[in-house]
Parts: sequence; C-alpha cells; structure tokens
Amino acid sequence: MTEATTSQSPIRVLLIEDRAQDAEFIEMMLKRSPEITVTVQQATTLSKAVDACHVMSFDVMLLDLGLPDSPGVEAVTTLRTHAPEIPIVVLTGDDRDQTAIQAINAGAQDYLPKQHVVGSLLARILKHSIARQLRLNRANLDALIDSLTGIGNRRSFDSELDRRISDFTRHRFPFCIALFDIDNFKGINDQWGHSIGDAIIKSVAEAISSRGRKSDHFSRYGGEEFSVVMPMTPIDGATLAARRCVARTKLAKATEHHLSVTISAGLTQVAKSDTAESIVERADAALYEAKRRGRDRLIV
Ligand code: GH3
Ligand code: MG
Ligand code: MG
Ligand code: MG
Ligand code: MG
Repeated sequence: MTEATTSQSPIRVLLIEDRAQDAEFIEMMLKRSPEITVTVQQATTLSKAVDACHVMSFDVMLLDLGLPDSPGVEAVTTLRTHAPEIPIVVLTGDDRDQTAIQAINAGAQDYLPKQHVVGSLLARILKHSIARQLRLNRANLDALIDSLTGIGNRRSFDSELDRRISDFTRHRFPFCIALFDIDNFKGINDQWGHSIGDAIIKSVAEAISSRGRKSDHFSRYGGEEFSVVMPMTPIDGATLAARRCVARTKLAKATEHHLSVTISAGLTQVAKSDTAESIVERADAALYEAKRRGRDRLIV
C-alpha cells in the first residue's frame, strides 16, 4: 500500500478529537511512517470540524464519538451532510461493537477501536485517502483498484479480509463474506467475444456494488469472480444483501445488446478460529453448491 502513495501529495487528515492527550498520541502515530507525509488539522468540537470542512479540503476525517457538542453517533450524520465526499473513520473508545455498528449505519466508512491505533491506523487511513484520491484523479490507478471495474482488486480483498479477521480475533467483531461468479461465462465469451465479456464484467460489478453500506468492501476477486466483505453484519442482514446482489444482476441489462446475465453466490459468516483461507474456502464451497443446484442463486 505504501508504494502507491510515495509519489503522491501529503494525506490531509482532519482529526476531530477533544482530548488533547488522545489527539497528540494519534497525531504522533500518524506521523510515524517515514514513507508517507501526513498533515493533521485538529478540531476539538463538531461545529469546529464542520467549519474546517467548509474552508479546507481533507482526504479523510478521524472522528472521536465523545465530543462536547455531540456525544454520540449523530456526529457522523452531521459530517456526512456537510462533507459527503470525505471518508469518515470513527474512533471508538470502548471495545463494544454496538458503537461501531451504529457508526457504520449512520454512514461512516470504518471504525477503529482506540486500542488498535498503534498497529493499523495509518494503513487504514491510507486506504481511505487513496481511494478518495483515485476518485479525484483517475490517472492514478493504484495497486488496490481493479482498472476494468473500478472496485477493489484481489489485493485489496486480501488486505480487507486480513484486517477483519484480526478485528474478529481481538474484539469478536462479526463479519460476513460472499463470493460471486458469473454463470456460464465461457459461453458468453464464445458467443459474443471478449470485449462484450469485459463489458458484462463491468456491469455486474456495478450491479452488485452500487447499493449497500458504505463499509461493504467489493472486489473483483478473479476474472469473472467478485467478493464482498461486510463488516459488523450478522448473517441475516448479509443474506439479504447478497440476495439483492444476485437479483440486481439479473435485472441489469448488460451492454447495448441488452444481454441478461446471472450470477451465483456463496455466503458465510466468520467463525471461531477462522483464517482468511478457511473462510474463503467455506464461501467457495457454498458458491460451488449454488452452481450445482442450478445457478442464479445464493447459498449460505
Ligand atoms: P459457471 O456457471 O460454472 O461459472 O460457468 P463459467 O463458464 O462461467 O465457468 P468459469 O467460471 O469456470 O469460467 C470463467 C471463464 O471466464 C473463463 C474465462 O474464459 C473467462 N474470463 C475470465 N476472466 C475474464 C476476463 O477478464 N474477460 C473476459 N472476457 N473473460 C474472462
Ligand atoms: Mg476523546
Ligand atoms: Mg471525547
Ligand atoms: Mg469463475
Ligand atoms: Mg463463471
């Protein structure tokens, strides 16, 4: 991740934190990496943060949820309204997942327990900032983005999954993953040719990734295979979301030929002592079962 940013301008962080001690520590952590330049602007209240967004541009906001003028998760909603383009990473002081779930439902991209700051804060911030910089400058296609579809690539899936596994191991934060595979794609390629095949891959990526929570992480996992990592999502919610992906693909008419395409999906929830490999294997087995039972369906 770092090599993608070395040639880029500094990453501008708006740190919204009222406790001087916390702010100092976070800033120190942010500035620790020698390869990356980070500039930090601090706001000690929500209203100061809103003002800062209006006069300056930021790549990411780091938000403490215990602010004097906004004690809870409404701060996320307010910032979303005033600066809809800037990713929000919530800093949670407590270790309970409820806060993180609420923050994500309110529109935060991510959450970070403060005890975690040392290990992963910088990487997390960079991921969001890079995604934002890429949106602003398409010429900078980066190591984490798939150039055909604009969603994450395999590498970004791997790093997202590693992170969620470690959050699960340390804090029991639940998550689900789904794998998707286009049905009978060889036939489509044979009949219509590769460039139409590519257009179909693009429209499937669009159909599956264009709804859902901001924290859901979509990737092109392989040629005509996709994945989504759904943090803080129990299996019921994830089932609905994955089923919606299957349905939306079927409804979308890919290419100017109005081709109709279906996908199959395998979904699973993280379980005790899972590794990245074991959870992917389980989702893959469910996907295989979806194919076996006739395709165009989700198996959990
Ligand atoms: P199934 O329903 O069992 O998934 O059948 P399938 O034909 O889709 O089988 P499979 O998923 O194994 O095959 C994927 C094929 O997709 C293989 C390859 O020819 C094609 N493919 C993979 N990547 C690309 C790509 O980037 N562009 C195009 N046009 N085709 C690709
Ligand atoms: Mg605080
Ligand atoms: Mg506070
Ligand atoms: Mg395949
Ligand atoms: Mg296929």
